[in-house]
Formats: sequence, C-alpha cells, structure tokens
Amino acid sequence: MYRENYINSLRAELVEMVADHLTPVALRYGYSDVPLEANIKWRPQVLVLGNYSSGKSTLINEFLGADIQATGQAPTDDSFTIITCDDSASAGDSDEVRITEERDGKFLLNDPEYPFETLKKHGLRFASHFRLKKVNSPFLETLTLIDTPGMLDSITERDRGYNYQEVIGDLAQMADLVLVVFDPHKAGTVREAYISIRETLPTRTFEDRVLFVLNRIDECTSLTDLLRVYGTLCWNLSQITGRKDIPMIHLTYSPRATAASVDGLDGERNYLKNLENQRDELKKAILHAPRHRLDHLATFVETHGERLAHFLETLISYRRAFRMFRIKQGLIGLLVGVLCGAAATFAMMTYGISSMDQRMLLAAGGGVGLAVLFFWMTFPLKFLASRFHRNHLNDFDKLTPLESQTRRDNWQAIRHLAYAYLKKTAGRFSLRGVKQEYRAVCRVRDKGAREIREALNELAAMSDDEPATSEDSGFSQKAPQEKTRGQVNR
Ligand SMILES: Nc1nc2c(ncn2[C@@H]2O[C@H](COP(=O)(O)OP(=O)(O)O)[C@@H](O)[C@H]2O)c(=O)[nH]1
Ligand SMILES: [Mg+2]
Repeated sequence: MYRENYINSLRAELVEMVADHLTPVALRYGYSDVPLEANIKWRPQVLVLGNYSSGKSTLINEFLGADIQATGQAPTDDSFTIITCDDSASAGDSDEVRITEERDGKFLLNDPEYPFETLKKHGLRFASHFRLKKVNSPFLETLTLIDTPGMLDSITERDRGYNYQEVIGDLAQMADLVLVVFDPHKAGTVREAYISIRETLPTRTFEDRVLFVLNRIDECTSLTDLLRVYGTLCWNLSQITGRKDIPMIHLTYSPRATAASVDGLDGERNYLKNLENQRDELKKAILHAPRHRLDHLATFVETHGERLAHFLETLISYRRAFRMFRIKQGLIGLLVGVLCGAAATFAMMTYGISSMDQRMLLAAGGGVGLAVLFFWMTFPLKFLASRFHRNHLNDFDKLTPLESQTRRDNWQAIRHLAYAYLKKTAGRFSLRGVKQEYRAVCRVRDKGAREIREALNELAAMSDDEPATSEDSGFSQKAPQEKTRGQVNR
C-alpha cells in the first residue's frame, strides 16, 4: 500500500514536471497536438491483443469475475473497449461485479479527463468502434484493461474503416503492459497478429512490456498435443521476431468457458491440473503493471525530453550559424565600404576636384564608404540571407551532429518539425526564448528521469509494507503520503 502511494506521488510529480515544462514547448512547436502528460496522467493500462476468438474477452471476464465482455466463437466484438473502475461512491453499493456506466467513443475521444484525445485522428469509423465500460471489479483498482477486436486473416485494414495497426500502435505506446493472446487452433499464424508482432509492437513499446499467452489450452486433447501446439507457437514467434531465444509464454485457459471442470478431467488431460497455477501467475504479472509505470514514465520523460531538446538545439544551431553569417557579411560590407570610400577619395584627388580641402575630401570619401555599407546591408545582404536560409534547408541534416543511433532516431522523429518551423518563420525567432526553453527541457530530461530511476532502485529494495519518505526519493519537497491523500490514479 505504501508502495502504491509512493508510486502515485512520484507519478504526480512527474506529470506536473511534464505539464509545466515539456507540454508548453511541445504544443508551441507542433510536436504534439494534445498536452504530453495526457498520455501519462491516467491510470496504468494493460492492452489485450490477439487472434479473434483466442479467448481475450473470456480471459478478461475471468479476471473481472463477471461476464462483462461479449464472447463467442465467431468474431463477436469488433470494438476497442476501455474497461476501467468506477471511482464514484455509488459503485460500491453492491458486491456484484457489473457495468456501472457505459460511454461511447465520441465521448471518450473528446473528454480531456481521459488520455485518448490523440486517437481522434483515426476517424469516425474508429470512434464508433471505441467505447468505455466502468466496472466495479476489485481487479481494476490499480489498472485499466483494454480489450481489442480480434486480429484477423481475411479483413484488410481498409475494410475495417480505420488503420488497425496504427490504433494498436498508439494504444501500445500508452500501455504499461501488452498481452498478446494466442489459441491452440491458430498459434501465431494470423496475419494481423504477425504484422503487430513484427512491425507495430517493436517500434511502439518495449520487449519487456509484452507478455505472450497461449490460451484455451484445455482444448488440447493431451499433453503431447499441448506440447506440439506450444512448439508450433514458439517456432512461429521466433520466425516473426527473428530472435533465437523464445520469450516466456504463459499457458492458461478460462474455466468459465471450459466444458469440463479440472476435477472432472479425464486421464488424458489431467496435465491441466499442474498448469492451474499459470493463470494466477499471469494474473500476478498483470497486477504488476502499475509497477512498470514508473519505468515507463522515466522512459517517456527521457524520450520526449531528448527529442524536444534536439529540436530546440537545431533551432539554436541555425541561429548561431546565422549570427556568424551576419558577422561575416557585416565585416565584408565594412571592408567593401572602406575600399569604396578610399577609392572615391583617391579618384577625387586624382581627377581634378583639387580645389577641395583635405578634410572635405576625407568626409566625401567617408560618405561614399557609408553609403556603400548601407547599400550592402540592405539588398545584397537580404539576397545572401535568403540564400543562406535556402542552403541550410537544402542541407538540413548538417545543422545537427548525428553521431549516435539515439540521436539519429530522435532526429528522425523531429526533423520534419524543425524543417517546417524554420521554413515557416524564415529563421526569424527569438534566440533567447529558444535558449530558455532548451535549458528547461534539458533540466526535466536529466533531473526527472534520473531521480525517478533512483526512486525505482529504492522501490526495488523496499518491502510492500515499508513506508517511503520524501527524503527517500529526493524528488520533491512535499512528502509523498501528504501529496497522495486527495489523489486518485488519474
Ligand atoms: N474451451 C475453452 N473455450 C474458450 C476459452 N476461452 C474462450 N473460449 C471460447 O472461445 C470463444 C471465443 O472467446 P472470446 O473470449 O470471445 O474470444 P476473443 O475473440 O478473443 O475475445 C468463446 O466461445 C469462448 O467461450 C478457454 O479457455 N477454453
Ligand atoms: Mg472479444
């Protein structure tokens, strides 16, 4: 409990930091359309993916302890359902687990209380396949489940009316844990599952946030059959991921859907008894999701902090190069002015205006020099400045050193933004303002992520009942418990 409070308070600190320092920059430069903290301020999320009829919804019902999601052999439910707990007091009125409130996609995508505004871009068809169910199950106290339409072989993305893999990618990015569920009949052979595992998930989440589940194992006719299915799944996964090591696969089934209870199983299938504990293991792993949250947040702050810093650094480096260019051109103008002035004086002396006294001659020469300098600073310099701007846009990658893979990855993510901003402003913006923003972003990136990782180490050493003090984290002046009091997971 102390641990949960501690995690919540750290999270609140971080959300505040992001809201105060990263979000204003992200919104101003078009890095994000919605406040960055929208993704992290809500409760931890567990995304459940998998083939159609692999038993995702049944498994979710099993965990919740009631038939909340519709289930069936055919592709029954083609919606993304956010299943979360009801914070309102009335939800606790009855012990029976039930849906206390339902909302449609339009509501969910437009309410800033939820972190799903970014999904609006997937269009109306998606909105009509997106919904929220509030359920008063104790399982949802610390996390939210997201049930998804089953992955299919036959339907192309266009038929769905929205880009399924993109939606999965966005949800996976927010999720603290992704469950990929298979069943013995189609162990790892479904096309959309294949694409998700091979292309979508690796770029949008981290390996340690993905759990593979072989569900419906009660349908294997014998232990040998199960081993064959397991082997097939392992082989398919290694083909998909290109990895030699086999990830951990949880073996489970839902007694809710099983015809025979474990006690009544015939001799061929009594191996299931030995696998009973696997479901609890899986449940434990899911309930651990909130603990990945801090890690997730540290990565979130680091990634966005690094990208925004890289973006601002590019603007600064452009302006520095421009300043050098201006100084150089100013000096050239001065030199040309002096030369022209000297040449004019010399010409006046040589060609007849000898009646002028020396002072007048020098003044006239100086006047010519100044006129040339003034002229230089207007038209030619403007022309050269726009050429400088054009050249830098054409050779854009030279503006920033890309010595490491991380910098190259970050550059990939923000290059188009920096380009668009420089083009739009024609390079005219306040260098001072950008420098201030850069310093603030760097502070959050370094301080936020470092301190949260330190707190994580302390958490790892802390037993569940041990109180955490504010000095423990060094993260805040406010004591975590004090801050947590009025605070819900949101
Ligand atoms: N025997 C057995 N049937 C299951 C199990 N899990 C789900 N089912 C059945 O498989 C069908 C599809 O389940 P559902 O949860 O709707 O799959 P989803 O499409 O992945 O959500 C339903 O008819 C369930 O009753 C299981 O563990 N064992
Ligand atoms: Mg389902």
